[in-house]
Amino acid sequence: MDADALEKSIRHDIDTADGYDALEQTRIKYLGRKGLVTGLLKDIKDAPPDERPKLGAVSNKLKKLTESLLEEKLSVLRAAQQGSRFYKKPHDATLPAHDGMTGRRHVLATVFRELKDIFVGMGYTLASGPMVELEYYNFQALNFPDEHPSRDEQDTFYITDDMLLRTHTSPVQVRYMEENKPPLKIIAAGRVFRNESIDPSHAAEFHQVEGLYVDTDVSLADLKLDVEIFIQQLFGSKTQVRFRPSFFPFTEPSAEVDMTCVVCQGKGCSVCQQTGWIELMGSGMVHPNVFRAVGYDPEIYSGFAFGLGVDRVAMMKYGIDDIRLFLGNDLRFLRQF
Ligand code: FA5
Repeated sequence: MDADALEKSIRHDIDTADGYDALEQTRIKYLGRKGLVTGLLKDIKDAPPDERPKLGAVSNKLKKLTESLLEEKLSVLRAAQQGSRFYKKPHDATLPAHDGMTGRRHVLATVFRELKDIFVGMGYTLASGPMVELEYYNFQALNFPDEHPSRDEQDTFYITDDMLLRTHTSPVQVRYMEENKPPLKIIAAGRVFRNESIDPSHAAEFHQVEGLYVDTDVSLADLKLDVEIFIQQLFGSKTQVRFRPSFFPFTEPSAEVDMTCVVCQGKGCSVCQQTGWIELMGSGMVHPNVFRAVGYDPEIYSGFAFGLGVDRVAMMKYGIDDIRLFLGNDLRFLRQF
């Protein structure tokens, strides 16, 4: 067989070898003691001296080619066995484990756990409700007048005429009270959605924790105490908190709760819109109409409620200056927590 025919035959046999045994047979056929390529090499010594260099070069080239084709085919067979097209080397169990790509808890989940632990320590239990909500629970039962601006589609993502993505966690209050009798003390956490213009402290998709306490003698002083205890447990006893009179249809009186901005230490920055304060939560005493909607007698029961922005708490806790980072999926950001 001349060199060209031999090369063709080597390529064909290796190519069609469909397992380790077939490949080993092919190796023996060409490179074994009595193999065809080995034979060529042996023949060199019997050739006339002036032909030996050429014959030597051709035989060596065939030997190398056969070896490298066999090696390549072996990798392909191993890869098929391992079920991976990319598998190149045999598995080495002594290599160090790779690190850095393990999953971790999202910073918002970590902050939520911390909030939950504080509230549970203060006697609150957990409740929950749907993100896709009926207009009735999101607005009507919460005493929103029909013409209230936040019912406008500017703020609310409607799904159908009477179904929407909840704009706050307050509907959970109504759902919980419909199912349970006082006394009750609950928190409810979850994602909320608003058709907002986005900036460093406003997202269109963010998270709230709702608190609700209903009993026979709950007062504004109870609300203030719980809110202050909570904020100081979370941020330290020196944190300044202020209650600003506000309006919510479902509470009366109502107050916005602010704390000093930790990003700028109260000096003014883009996060606090240069005010030195950051708004953390809305709060107030449950409106009698909300009690009526769930069948509670407002002459007997009173209660307070609050709704705080989890993303804002996380920003203050870690000095993060842009709310958009939380859901931006940038691993360089997420891996820092
Ligand atoms: C409410 O959503 C009321 N449901 C809160 C409430 C509950 C009041 C119970 C009284 C009784 P407000 O729209 O202010 O209120 O939002 C509450 C908190 O959510 C804010 O204080 C803020 O921390 C956070 N928040 C509001 N809008 C955004 C936004 N676009 N991006 C990030 N956080 C926001």
